[in-house]
Amino acid sequence: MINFKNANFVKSASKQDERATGGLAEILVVGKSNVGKSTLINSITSRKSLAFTSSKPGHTKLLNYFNIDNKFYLVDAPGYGYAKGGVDLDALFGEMMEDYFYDNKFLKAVLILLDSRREIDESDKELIGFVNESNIPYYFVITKSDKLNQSAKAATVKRIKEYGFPTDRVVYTSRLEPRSWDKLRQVIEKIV
Ligand SMILES: Nc1nc2c(ncn2[C@@H]2O[C@H](COP(=O)(O)OP(=O)(O)O)[C@@H](O)[C@H]2O)c(=O)[nH]1
Ligand SMILES: [Mg+2]
Repeated sequence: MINFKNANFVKSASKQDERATGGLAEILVVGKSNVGKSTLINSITSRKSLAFTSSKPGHTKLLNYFNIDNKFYLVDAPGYGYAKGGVDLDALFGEMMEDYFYDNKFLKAVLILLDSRREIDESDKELIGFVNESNIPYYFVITKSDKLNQSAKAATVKRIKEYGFPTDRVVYTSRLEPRSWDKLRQVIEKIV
């Protein structure tokens, strides 16, 4: 059993060879800015402010390593889907992901976060396509699913299907529904 509350921030890294030491499995958390990556890390560990939940888009520009019970690392990726100050942050994000995925023997799974209240856009499709081609197992985490009824849930799955991506690994989460994180914890228990 993994004690998810036994969690701490270890370090930030800009590339794979700066990873946290110890040879633990890594699970990458990736998604658009504001989709709920920090919220996932706080919720899954039941720790209010382990990851900084920022309202500022683009705040996180590095890979942030969180040690979970000395069993695995949750790796919080920078958000994508924005460009600011003349610098194309998405280009930097792409380079970072290519470096991180290349021949990465620690990376065991990717959690791709999608906001249940937004459409899947070009940047999401690009990211999903990239992960899909990497042959690393991945799961869709549909965030902010507070009060989402069955038909709204089905609509999200339909959208994923329309874009030609598999729909058998979908988990719904909500910051307001603590039990919604149990499924994701179970998924992680199996992977690690
Ligand atoms: N209602 C609701 N809001 C959420 C949920 N998850 C995240 N948010 C809000 O969405 C915003 C962005 O969340 P954050 O975790 O910082 O996203 P990040 O940029 O991907 O790290 C914050 O204002 C959160 O409070 C959720 O499940 N339900
Ligand atoms: Mg964040």
